[in-house]
Amino acid sequence: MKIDVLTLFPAMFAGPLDESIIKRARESGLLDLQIHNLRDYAHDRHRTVDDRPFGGGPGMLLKPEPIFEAVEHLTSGSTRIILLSPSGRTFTQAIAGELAESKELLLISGHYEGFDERVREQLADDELSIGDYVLTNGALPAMVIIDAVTRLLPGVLGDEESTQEESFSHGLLEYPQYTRPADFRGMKVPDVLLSGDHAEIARWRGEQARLRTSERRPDLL
Ligand code: JF5
Repeated sequence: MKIDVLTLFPAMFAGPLDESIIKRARESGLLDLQIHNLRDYAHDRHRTVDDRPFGGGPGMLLKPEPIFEAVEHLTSGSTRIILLSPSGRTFTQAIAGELAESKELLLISGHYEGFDERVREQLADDELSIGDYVLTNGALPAMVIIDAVTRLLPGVLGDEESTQEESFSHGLLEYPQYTRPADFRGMKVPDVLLSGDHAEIARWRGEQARLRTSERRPDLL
């Protein structure tokens, strides 16, 4: 998969995507990730990318021309163009699964008070939020989406890592888990997990997952 990112803060992307599973996906060629500076698509001497909203009001908007030019330069007909902002629909594991089927994504990171509406109307296929809070810009949301999508690409996770995927697909929170020692500073692992009774262990885990989900995330039940 090819993912291009358009951002005013390209330096934020150095680090998080150069580690672990994403690093391996990039090195193996399963993910071709390129970060582009929106300012490179401005034309004036000051490389202006923002302006004041018509009709007044606080803050600045990203002006349309640099974004249109960048999109024209970076996309083919098959690129899925996604804006990141708090006004988008909320990103979920199901959306990650859909995006993972794309050949090419362009993630456009918002900033200030957001985008000129013509960017939404004419360029964007989708607008995504990663949750109901406000960030300084869309770089972290872009990285969150890249991470969630990349780990779903065929061949990116090893066998060990892939089995984890199945356990979350129950739609419940994970049951409590323990490793050695069986007694750590007096805190004991539940007896059932040491019993060797696999049917009873499965029953306990299901019960714990349901209890934990109803306590913390009743919306999932
Ligand atoms: C942004 C205008 C983009 O704050 C966010 C965000 C929160 N959840 N998902 C995205 O993006 C930065 C701020 C203001 C556009």
